[in-house]
Amino acid sequence: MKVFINKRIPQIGIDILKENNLEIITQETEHPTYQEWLENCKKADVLLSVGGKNKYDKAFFDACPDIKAIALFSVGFDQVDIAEATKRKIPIGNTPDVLSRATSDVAFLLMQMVSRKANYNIEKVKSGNWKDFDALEELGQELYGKTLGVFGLGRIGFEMAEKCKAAFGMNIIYHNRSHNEQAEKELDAKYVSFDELTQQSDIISIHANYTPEQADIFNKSVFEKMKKNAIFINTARGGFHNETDLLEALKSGKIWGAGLDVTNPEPMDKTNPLLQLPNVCVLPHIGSATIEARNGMAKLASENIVAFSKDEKMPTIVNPKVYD
Ligand code: 8YV
Repeated sequence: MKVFINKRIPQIGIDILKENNLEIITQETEHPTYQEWLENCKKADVLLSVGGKNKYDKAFFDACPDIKAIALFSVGFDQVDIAEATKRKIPIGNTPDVLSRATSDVAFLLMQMVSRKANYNIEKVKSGNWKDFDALEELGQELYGKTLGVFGLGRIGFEMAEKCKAAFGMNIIYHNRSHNEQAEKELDAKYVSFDELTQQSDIISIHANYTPEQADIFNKSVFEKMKKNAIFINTARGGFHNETDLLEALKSGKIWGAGLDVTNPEPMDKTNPLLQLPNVCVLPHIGSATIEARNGMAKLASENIVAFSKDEKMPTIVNPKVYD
């Protein structure tokens, strides 16, 4: 069975595939064209798909009819048309849990960076503008006892809420497709409507799975309802927020600050006006970028492929219906 891996991954993943006698195809060029990438997909039975840019939709599956399974090197699966894959009985694996800590750490980091205007202050030192003491210059705000609103309280959202409660004694409210009983019991988290979430939160942090129906759900009308001291954190997918509306909300003081690990598009252009604001911090999608998380992701993705090659159920699968 031939496995195409489109970008480098930690060695642990390669070792697992090799130990199981799977043939590996790698991408020869560092920045392949779409066509070069597609040619390799056509040669493979299974994809180990790294990076969120390749779309797996009807057109792709029509172009690569031999693809039998895809193991994503990510927890998110928004690049896959799951209904189409399921219809074709193509199992789609993902990598949950192993990156929950790392990703929630970045949300927690961004929240603190924004609350203390770290980006502005780092820039001030680097550009030689650290001069006289000024007791009123670009002051931050403290997070103690504030309300964290989690949009999408799954594994990553839970980790973020747990940290915020432990470190700052925050109150936790959340909006989700369903109730999270563990969070309600252990963190005293309160389920609220989307409107209540946006109106009551001092910090809003997005941890939901992205679907196209949720595009721009954080837009002008939502930012207008938010508190003036609110900090908006997005470590999930850039599509959740409307960037023009966010910029306007920040510039006009409708909300206090924003921390983004995800943007739309990615990478963000270096001339983006958001990068000029003192109350904004942007990171280049590093949520899962730790040795521990990336090793865990490589292991899970490879184990999904090994299971598939043995006609077994993938251990972490997005569309278990393929086995019905
Ligand atoms: C990955 C991610 O870095 O898991 C996800 O959904 O967004 C990140 O962990 C990225 O998708 C690379 O595959």
